[in-house]
Amino acid sequence: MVTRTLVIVPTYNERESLPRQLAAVHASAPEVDVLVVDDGSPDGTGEWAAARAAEDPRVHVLRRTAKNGLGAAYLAGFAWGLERGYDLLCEMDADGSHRGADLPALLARASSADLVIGSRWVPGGEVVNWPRHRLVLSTGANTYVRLALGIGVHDATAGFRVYRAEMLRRLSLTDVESQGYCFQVDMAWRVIRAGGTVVEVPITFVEREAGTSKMSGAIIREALVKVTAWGVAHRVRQLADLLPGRTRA
Ligand SMILES: Nc1nc2c(ncn2[C@@H]2O[C@H](COP(=O)(O)OP(=O)(O)O)[C@@H](O)[C@H]2O)c(=O)[nH]1
Ligand SMILES: [Mg+2]
Repeated sequence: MVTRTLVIVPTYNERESLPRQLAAVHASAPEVDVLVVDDGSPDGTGEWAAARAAEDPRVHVLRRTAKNGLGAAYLAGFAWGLERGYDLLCEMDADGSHRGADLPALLARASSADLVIGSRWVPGGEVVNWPRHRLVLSTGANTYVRLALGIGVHDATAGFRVYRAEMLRRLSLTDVESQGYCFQVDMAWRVIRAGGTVVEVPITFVEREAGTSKMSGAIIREALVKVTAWGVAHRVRQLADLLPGRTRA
């Protein structure tokens, strides 16, 4: 049976980057479909994507009216893809940071994992052109996530991923409220708690050349607060399981 793959690309003001990103995806993986989820970009990204979708049946666009964050855009994209019966659902940025050339390696690993993460922080992984403060933030955040949640994932904030559709269907996604990086950690944590397998494949992450980052202090704070709360709740559950009189499942 043929595996049907959907690459979801969220966009906000990526008019300059998106054409190159879609070309790079299809150059490396010509058989995949792409869904651009645009949040009403004022720079015309949505119009460009709609025109592209009209000429290439592999390209689709979901146009939303307001900038509602990365998490909400991906949830809408997942719902769109699951309704249409895709087997693999990928996350990929529009800004050139996630290389089309790395996509086939991630897709290949999805036959044996529920979630494949394109990782900067495993041997062979690399980051090109990032300023020092972004390197420090990413490595620091990932170390904190590993310790707080007690998980082995080295790049839980990464946004270049492949999910098996069966895994997404098993997770209840209606209560996911996280945006930004926290959304990525939230999703990895849900897969792990559901007993899913997560593998990391090294990638080269390249900082964007055009447009601007949507990263903000609010996004960092959200991740810190929520990851801490999940970590504490997890430890409390572990302790409760150790109490006398509890029967363990
Ligand atoms: N639809 C949508 N896309 C977003 C939103 N915020 C960020 N993105 C997209 O998510 C991807 C990653 O964002 P980016 O600003 O590059 O974050 P950075 O790589 O951490 O600096 C890009 O394709 C953005 O256009 C949002 O609120 N809505
Ligand atoms: Mg980026």
